[in-house]
Amino acid sequence: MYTQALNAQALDAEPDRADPGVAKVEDAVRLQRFQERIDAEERIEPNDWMPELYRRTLVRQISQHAHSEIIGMQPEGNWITRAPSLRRKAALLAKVQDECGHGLYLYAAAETLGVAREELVDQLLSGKAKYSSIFNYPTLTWADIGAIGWLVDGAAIMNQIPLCRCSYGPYARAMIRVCKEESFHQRQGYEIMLTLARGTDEQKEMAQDALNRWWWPCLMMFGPPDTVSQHSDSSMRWKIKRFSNDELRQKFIDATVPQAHYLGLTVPDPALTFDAASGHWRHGPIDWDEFKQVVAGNGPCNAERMARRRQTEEDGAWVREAARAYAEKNRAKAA
Ligand code: BYC
Repeated sequence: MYTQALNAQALDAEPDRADPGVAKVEDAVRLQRFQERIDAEERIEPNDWMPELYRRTLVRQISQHAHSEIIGMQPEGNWITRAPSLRRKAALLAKVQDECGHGLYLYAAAETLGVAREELVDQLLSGKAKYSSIFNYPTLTWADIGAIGWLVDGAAIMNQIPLCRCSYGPYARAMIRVCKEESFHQRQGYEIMLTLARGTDEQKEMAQDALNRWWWPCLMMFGPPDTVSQHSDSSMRWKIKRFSNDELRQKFIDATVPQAHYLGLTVPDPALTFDAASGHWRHGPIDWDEFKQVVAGNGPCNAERMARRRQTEEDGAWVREAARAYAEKNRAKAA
């Protein structure tokens, strides 16, 4: 839908590039103008000139974000039929549908950068494109649905609120609605945790067990430490990212530890201490080897998630074929 709105003529109107010297000077001038626009907090729109690396960075990040939303439907979808009440089932159904919607807005935002949705889906199915490490962990009990809403959506909000001010217009605008919905998701998750934490000993144990299993993977969601993050420097310069991975991780910890205390639960980090001088909670070492393994495809559920996604794609082939045939018939009629 967005790609049709692109001004193809403007994109094709490249200057005379026969002379490589002239082209280089022109690129440097454009690059400087581009950075000035970013520095002045102007939004970059699909028809504007942008450096190729900026475009590629956005396609990578937005499409991986979209894939995460779509794969992220699986761990929670697992509990729709077993939700403990109709109210819980209705809320969970709505939440999983919202994730699907987020994936679709994000694919549409990526398409404004001149890449086809089919190509992005192929990259996911072939294993070339990543999706968030967090969705490769299993949902073993109902408390995991509470923990995902509270922690995973909580981490998502922390990461995505600054993306509402991302320099690329279509991504920033998509994020506004996504964040509003994530905020509802986070509250429904916290409410599940609160109910369990105030329940029987067995329910409280379930809540604690879910926190134990999701805490560290949630800290990994923010990406590798700043010292090894490959894309942070350019993404911060271009105001795609407004905060570094470590800064967002710290904000998440500072916001979440008091919430765990309010629930009467223990954060599974023996080294966690409050540093009164800085006002921050200091955490123990994160197992980055585990993160690398999960991102490399060797997490507890990577194979299951991808097999399910591939099967769903295959099962839906007839719908896509029918839609294409219908569109073709209408085109022929109109002609
Ligand atoms: N998992 O240079 P870095 C959701 C990769 S959806 C896997 O720091 P960047 C939700 C990274 O891609 C959650 N891979 O990268 C849905 C890069 O590899 P490539 C998803 C990760 O992009 C349903 C490499 O590591 N949220 O919230 O500057 C239900 C080096 O990293 C991860 C988004 O996608 C990871 N956790 O920063 C509930 C938000 N972390 O691409 C909730 C948008 C890093 O070079 N994305 N990698 O092969 C971002 O903000 C950034 O892309 C990241 C990473 C902060 C994730």
